[in-house]
Amino acid sequence: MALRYELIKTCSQSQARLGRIHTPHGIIDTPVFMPVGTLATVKTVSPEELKELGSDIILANTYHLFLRPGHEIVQEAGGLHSFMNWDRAILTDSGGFQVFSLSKLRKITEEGVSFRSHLSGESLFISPEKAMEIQNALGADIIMAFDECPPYPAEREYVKESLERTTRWLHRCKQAHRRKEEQALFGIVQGGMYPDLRQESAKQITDVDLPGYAIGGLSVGEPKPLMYEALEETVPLLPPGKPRYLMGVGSPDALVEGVIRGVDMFDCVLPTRIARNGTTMTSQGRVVIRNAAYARDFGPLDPECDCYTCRHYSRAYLRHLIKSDETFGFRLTTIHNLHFLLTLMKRVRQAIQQDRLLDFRREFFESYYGTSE
Ligand code: PRF
Ligand code: ZN
Repeated sequence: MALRYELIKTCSQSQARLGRIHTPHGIIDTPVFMPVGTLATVKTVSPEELKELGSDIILANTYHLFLRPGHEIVQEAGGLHSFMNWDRAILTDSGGFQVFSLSKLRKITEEGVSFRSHLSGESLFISPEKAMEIQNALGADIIMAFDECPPYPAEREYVKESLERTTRWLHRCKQAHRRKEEQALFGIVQGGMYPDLRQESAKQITDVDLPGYAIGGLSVGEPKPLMYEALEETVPLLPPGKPRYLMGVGSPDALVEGVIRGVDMFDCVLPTRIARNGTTMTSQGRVVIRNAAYARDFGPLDPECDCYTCRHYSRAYLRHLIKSDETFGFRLTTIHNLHFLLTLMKRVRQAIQQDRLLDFRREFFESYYGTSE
């Protein structure tokens, strides 16, 4: 088996779980946040820096690496781990979601999705079989089924057809997967915001025996309370002995709320993307470092933070670098934001261990959002 989930403890105050995922490239402590390295790089930081930040696993994207440089080249390099010099775990997303958010003129049929590359305009096609071929070549420890994520809002009839197609695609993915001993395939639950369709999808997807399951189709523009409801309807239907992954979610509040509802894994471009336009997450909430208010602020970005950035540089210096579009500024804010979310998850794990996650939520929300809700 490519992967083993070890459930260490369930929180007495909530559905949260403390666990460990054993992969061919090391152990992942869960709940975990996975930094996004779409193009086989977490933008601006080196693998050594990511390790220093304590990251056990990163995410890369099938869609992007298929377009450039192409999965054959990554395979010739010896796979993603050796191509990018990262010896810890990697998860690749299947491309389904990225085709819908990035490419033009996409057309979905039972066979797969045809689309035009957002880079070259060339006509391309990804099927469940192709998504497996690409991900088998990339060689990540965890690979994702090829699914369809319907937009929000979407008609019930459409969501129903789409989730049923996603189930048929999952069967084809499992069939086409060639490296089951080295790579763990996760299925993805869809069903939009319709409770009965979510449940139907959860049942169909978990009927397929797999090493883990993901919840897709959330954080696509719906109000947060709706996402939390969908989680409450979906997570209890997933098997307790396997990891559960909420795709594309990474705001501090949603991470804590997701963990409380039983989610083990998260990924999001949020910390790295906002860092590059100068927005940072601190113990006192968001700090937009470009603001004039920080021009003469010679204190650290976050006085409670012990990351490389906060140990050595001031808000005034960070503001100057970011306003000047200096690469070093992007690196420093990225390092801080990743440290913030990875440390948040470490504190969440400690709180589960100590049976005080709901108290932790209250304390954290009071300091981050200035409110207890
Ligand atoms: N499916 C896949 N990747 C995803 C999503 C999904 O639904 C989402 C939705 N938030 C993010 N990334 N394959
Ligand atoms: Zn910091």
